[in-house]
Amino acid sequence: MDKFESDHAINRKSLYGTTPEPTYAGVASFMRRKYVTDLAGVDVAVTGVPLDTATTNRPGARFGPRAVRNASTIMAWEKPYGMAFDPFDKLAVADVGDCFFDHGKPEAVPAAIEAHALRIIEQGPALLTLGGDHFVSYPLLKAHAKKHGAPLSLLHFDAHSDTWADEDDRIDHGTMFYWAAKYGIVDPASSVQIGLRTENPDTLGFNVVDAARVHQIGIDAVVAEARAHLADKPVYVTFDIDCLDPSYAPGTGTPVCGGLTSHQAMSILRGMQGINVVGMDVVEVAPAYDVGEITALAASHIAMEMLYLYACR
Ligand SMILES: [Mn+2]
Repeated sequence: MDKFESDHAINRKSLYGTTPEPTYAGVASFMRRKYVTDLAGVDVAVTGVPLDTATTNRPGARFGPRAVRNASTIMAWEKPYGMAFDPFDKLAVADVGDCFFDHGKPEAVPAAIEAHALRIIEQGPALLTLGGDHFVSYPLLKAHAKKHGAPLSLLHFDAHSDTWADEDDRIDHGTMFYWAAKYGIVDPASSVQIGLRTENPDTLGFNVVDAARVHQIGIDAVVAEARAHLADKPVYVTFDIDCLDPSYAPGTGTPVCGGLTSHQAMSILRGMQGINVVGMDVVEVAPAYDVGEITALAASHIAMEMLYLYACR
């Protein structure tokens, strides 16, 4: 291994393993994985989608991917606590950089994100995406449905349902799952939304474990309920960081009080081992509102839990 060499984001010799280096120095990739353009031998590609023009309130999630990469370097020196194995020993994980789109052609952005995702997953790797506002999950889901078949089941962590009824052909970061359900990209009946705490009387048939219920019934009961709904279906996992309480994740566009602790969220994900994960994203980190990088660090931990789930399939 490339022990004691530095700048693993560039110099790493193997895509596997966790190796010591000064992780505070050099180029910040996600978890100091190597930046690659050649996807041969890659099991999971990490990418960013720096978009925040579909947000309803505070923008800034375009800086999310960079912030999460930076924060993740703090964790990059050892196996995450309590995992049965280091996900990087089982998965070749590489950072493939960010999705490009032309901000001067906003109407072309969704197709650019979908094409970016499809180009990667069609070559074999699974995709772990760092947002970006939550709209990015819509073209990501379309790409994953093309590869894995529609409808997909959604394991969705959020303060918001993001299924608010929309009109005409408009779509934003609070309505994309309305369209995903309506167009048959996701199947509400085998999907679960966890942590919700904003009013939306029409669930569209999604199974909801709202934040109050998480606090009431506890982690194990939430896990059991979610597993029953997801069963063995292909699952896309999407985590809006505002699922966490603002005390754990202030750096986001639309924070809502009463949310999950980072411990609750990580434990629920940890409990989902064995589900058939096909794609993953962590979205809505807006570092301008963050304090001490705690939101970006939480997002990094959540992303690692997702990689562990993927490795446990
Ligand atoms: Mn949200």
